[in-house]
Amino acid sequence: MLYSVRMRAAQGGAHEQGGTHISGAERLVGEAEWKQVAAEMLERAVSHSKGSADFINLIVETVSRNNVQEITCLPIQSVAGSDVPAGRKAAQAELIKAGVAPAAASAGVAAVAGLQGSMRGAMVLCAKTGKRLDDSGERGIRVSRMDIADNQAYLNWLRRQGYGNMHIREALVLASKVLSAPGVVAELCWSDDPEYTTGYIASATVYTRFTNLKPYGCSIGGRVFFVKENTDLAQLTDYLQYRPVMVKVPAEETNDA
Ligand code: WAQ
Ligand code: MG
Ligand code: MG
Ligand code: MG
Repeated sequence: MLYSVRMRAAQGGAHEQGGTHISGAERLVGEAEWKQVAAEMLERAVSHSKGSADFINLIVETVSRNNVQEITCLPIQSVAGSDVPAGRKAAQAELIKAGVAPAAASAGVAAVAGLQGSMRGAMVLCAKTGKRLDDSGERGIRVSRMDIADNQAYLNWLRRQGYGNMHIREALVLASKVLSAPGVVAELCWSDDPEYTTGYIASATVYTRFTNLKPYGCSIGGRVFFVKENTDLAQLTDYLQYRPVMVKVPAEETNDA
């Protein structure tokens, strides 16, 4: 058995009662790990840079190993930007490269930048028109039931490239699952954590980080999944929320080739 452990935390009451989203997390781990993972999530909910939660929802569910899909993690590249307008312009160019129409790319950036409060999930936008397609409102679609297959190999792989922080570790797993979903063309993300200004664009082939997608101290952040026209949304959200996915690090390139 695997254990899907999911947490969402808010301040000022539950999310569904208008509380502000503080933090969320999702893991898919083995029998030996789930209690520890759950305890770490509770700690995170009460020690977050957005404030301390007064509402925490923690769910633990078993998931059969039979239905698990294995996918490979996207490779990473980083682009240093001079300021936020330059970062957002470069991010839009990356979206266009991934197959998103220019108007849809700018609509996606505007959709995240214009959020009034934190969503706990993502918006789904048409990659051609930029029109929002999901009906999840201020909640958004939350991706879950994914994790890294071999955590130590992952940490080593990241460290060799100079990456180590928790944001990258989690975001790359999420993005790899999202881009493996039927109909998804690209993802746009920057954090709602006020101190974390780096965001990314994920395409089918690469995860590109941009150092400045928002000003330091700003707690407006979110995610957009760009999908092909005529994508079956019910099938997509079912995959993103329920299909258990394990992410493997890419095969090593050897030096003695
Ligand atoms: N499913 C869908 N949307 C989510 C999920 C999820 N599981 N988790 C977070 N979001 C949405 C939600 O709207 C959050 O408010 C927003 O994303 C930001 O979440 O390479 O840390 O966890 O250096 O604050 C990206 C760059 C960091 C990492 C992203 O996002 C890097 C980050 P956060
Ligand atoms: Mg978070
Ligand atoms: Mg997160
Ligand atoms: Mg956050």
